[in-house]
Amino acid sequence: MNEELRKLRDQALAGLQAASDADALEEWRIEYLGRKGTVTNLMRNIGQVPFEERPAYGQAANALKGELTDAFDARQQALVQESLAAEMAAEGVDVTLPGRRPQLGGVHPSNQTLREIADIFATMGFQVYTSRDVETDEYNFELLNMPPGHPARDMWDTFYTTTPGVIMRTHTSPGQIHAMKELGPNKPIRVILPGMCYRYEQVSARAEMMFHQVEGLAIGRNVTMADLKGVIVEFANQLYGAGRKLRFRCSHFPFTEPSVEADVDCILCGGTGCAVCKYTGWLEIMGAGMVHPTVLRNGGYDPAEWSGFAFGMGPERITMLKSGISDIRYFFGNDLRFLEQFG
Ligand code: FA5
Repeated sequence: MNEELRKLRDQALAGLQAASDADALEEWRIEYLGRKGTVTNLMRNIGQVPFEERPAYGQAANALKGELTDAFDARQQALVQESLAAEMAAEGVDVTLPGRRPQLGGVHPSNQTLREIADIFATMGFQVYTSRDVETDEYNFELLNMPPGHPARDMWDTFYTTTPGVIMRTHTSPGQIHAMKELGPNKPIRVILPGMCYRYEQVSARAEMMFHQVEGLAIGRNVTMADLKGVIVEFANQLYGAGRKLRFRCSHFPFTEPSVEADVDCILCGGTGCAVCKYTGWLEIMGAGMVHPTVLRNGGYDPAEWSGFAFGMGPERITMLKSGISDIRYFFGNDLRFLEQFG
């Protein structure tokens, strides 16, 4: 390389190092490598070089062009990296920090139990039927054999709305009438009715103002109390484990006759007595009974031909028993420390 080219090379490389941003870099490129740039012109001027020096000159000029082009690319890369680093430093981004795991929601413990209950009853041919949360007095009470003024209405402390006759349902039992009217008459029915209920209750560790119930209703031509018992035993065995003992206690609901309360032997102590079963050896799991003839008639069924059983249980209370939860208020307290334990 002759002296002139060497000088040009040193001058170009120094200029490249000094170019500190994209504009300066582009100026440098035009000055040296552009169409009319100094290095491009070297080849054009080859005619002025003595004939015998031309091959060496041509080679040297080409090599210089290649070297400067590579140097330009490298400088451009370095500037991009520098500006990225500066940007990250200014914004305080540390790309080496570990990523943050996205928070995924889980199924609420009440819904987990509702799904489990629905799965169990599905094995016995029960389909899910849902009905409304906002009900009429007629469906919540009257058609269930509790006319206005009936003392049994006091069993359910009610939230009334400002619209006369419209209330928040106090239990899922009005769904029985909806199901009969929609699926009947003169057809057998086997449904469960899960849903939220509302009661003007004194809230305590065992009682909420808002809680779920799962109602069950089976209607057929020869349905008896033995069928009710069989279904409840099968349910208890699937839910709490095989070999459960079941007992019926006399009870009263205006919409069933006879009415019972069903207990299973305590899942914790096996019936010997503990704090959970209050030393009785038994746990109440649901209210139940044979559908009252008046209710069958109100649903469009002739009680001389059709009979049925119904039951109603509380999934929160079931979950409390299964998971050892001491206070029902945790369910709707929205405390993640509680909810996260149910994955
Ligand atoms: C009823 O509501 C009847 N409708 C059940 C029924 C249906 C009987 C069909 C016969 C035939 P009861 O008020 O006992 O019954 O409530 C049923 C279940 O709901 C209770 O066993 C309990 O598990 C749950 N439950 C009742 N009140 C509350 C409350 N305040 N908080 C949480 N769970 C409750």
